[in-house]
Amino acid sequence: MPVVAASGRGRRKVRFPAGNSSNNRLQNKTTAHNNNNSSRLHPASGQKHSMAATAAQELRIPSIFRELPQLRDLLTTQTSTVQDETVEKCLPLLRGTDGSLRGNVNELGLAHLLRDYHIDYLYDSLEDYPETFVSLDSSRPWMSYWALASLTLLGEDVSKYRERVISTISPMQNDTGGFGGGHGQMSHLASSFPAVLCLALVAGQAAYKLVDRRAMWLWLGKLKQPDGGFQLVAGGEEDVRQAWRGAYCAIVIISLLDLPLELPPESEARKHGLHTFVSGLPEYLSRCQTYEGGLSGKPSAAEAHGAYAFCVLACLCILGKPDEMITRYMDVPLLLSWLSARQYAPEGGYSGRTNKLVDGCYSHWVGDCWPLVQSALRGATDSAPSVDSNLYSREGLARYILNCCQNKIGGLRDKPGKQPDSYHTCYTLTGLSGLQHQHYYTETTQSQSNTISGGVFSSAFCWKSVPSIDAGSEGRDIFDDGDRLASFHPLYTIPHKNAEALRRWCEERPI
Ligand code: FPP
Ligand code: K
Ligand code: ZN
Repeated sequence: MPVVAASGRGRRKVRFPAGNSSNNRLQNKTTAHNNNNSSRLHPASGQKHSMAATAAQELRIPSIFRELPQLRDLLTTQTSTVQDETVEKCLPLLRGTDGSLRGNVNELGLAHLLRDYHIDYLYDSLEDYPETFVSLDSSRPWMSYWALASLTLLGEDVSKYRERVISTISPMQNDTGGFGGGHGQMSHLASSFPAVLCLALVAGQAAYKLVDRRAMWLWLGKLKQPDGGFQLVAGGEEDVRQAWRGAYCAIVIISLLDLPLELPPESEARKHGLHTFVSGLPEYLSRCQTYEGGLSGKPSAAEAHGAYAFCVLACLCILGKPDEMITRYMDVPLLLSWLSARQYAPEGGYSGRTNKLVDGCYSHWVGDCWPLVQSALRGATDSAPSVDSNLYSREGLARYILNCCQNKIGGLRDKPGKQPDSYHTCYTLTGLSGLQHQHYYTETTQSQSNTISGGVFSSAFCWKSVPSIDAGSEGRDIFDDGDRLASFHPLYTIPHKNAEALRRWCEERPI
């Protein structure tokens, strides 16, 4: 995505919300970390550490993450050249010897999470932008979502942004339903989706009641297509390359806001024999699987890509139980083959498609497909699967995110050499949280209060997670306690409790 949230080159002057001074917060956080983990070095402490000079072997880094691959194709192409350049940039970071890490690594050679710097970066990303950022004007709900979601993962309470989110998002809602990307812009699914997630993140009645749910339902009725998919904009030219994300965004909105499943009477799709928003949808998603086993952006064509994969699989899992939906509508062995091929060594990160480079954002788009596919294979369980049953290298991705994607003054990036932005910060952290939790699907809803029904989407509210801890061959988990993030609902990419609270509030107010 062509998004650069805030320059990673230098720290801007940050204005924090009243009563939340940056200095106090940073000091308190640093003290808390030091108390919790006296061996942990905060890079801001100014302490010099000799670790940078320590050999990778001493840091107990498996050779697969510090050496070139053993099998190499000798044909040189543009693809192999940029691949080699990427590996060369990653290796010193993976070995823990790169000066930019400032020796801030644990005994297994994993860099510590630069929590305070990322928090500062994200608060900054919610402030003013210079005029050169004007192209971001249509991504305002996204900018808010990426920052609020990231801050939530990092343990910050974002409910303090409720009033600001309400005043930012309100003018973007159109009377005819849905949200545009900025003031006076047409409603778009790709802006209504982050707008609803922002309201869920800040939570509370004042935020929830902002959405005109009846108008939203009528508007979504105009987007439903005869082929089962969804357009992104009503009456606009269909950008077929993006039809896939329309389906995910629409189903997230419908299930979180408890909108009627029936299509509005005036919906065009009714003339083609469809009656509900779900009609023809799983079959439509099924047709997006390609010969490689991955998912493409539209049926029977185009290239399989990681971002499509998450949207399609998460959409199927909102529509029903993973072991029924994924198994019925996907060729699972082929999907497993393509997903597995996305993770590279020595980098440890994922690429989005065949013969392309690793990129931190696929830690979510590809990485967070795994809990869904694994749950499809296991079926419902009452307890979390063990970490060693994971079908991907948790350690490899952790090393890529923490060692290669962190900007030393805050924010996370696609790969070494790139500037951080709030999109990559959000999706690397979402992927990291995915690694730090074992997600599983149960037959009972997670809800504490038991007042949530979920309706036809009840299975979407039956996901649970526990922190993943692996004693492993090293006798300890790869993550230090201070480097752990909050858990997100694996389908909605906000905390479970935020998804449930919004759904429950809407169930209590049928439209
Ligand atoms: C390729 O970019 C990127 C895409 C084909 C899709 C981007 C879409 C998203 C990230 C998801 C949006 C999701 C929602 C829910 C709205 P590239 O060619 O720069 O990257 P590559 O080389 O890694 O393929
Ligand atoms: K990319
Ligand atoms: Zn990316």
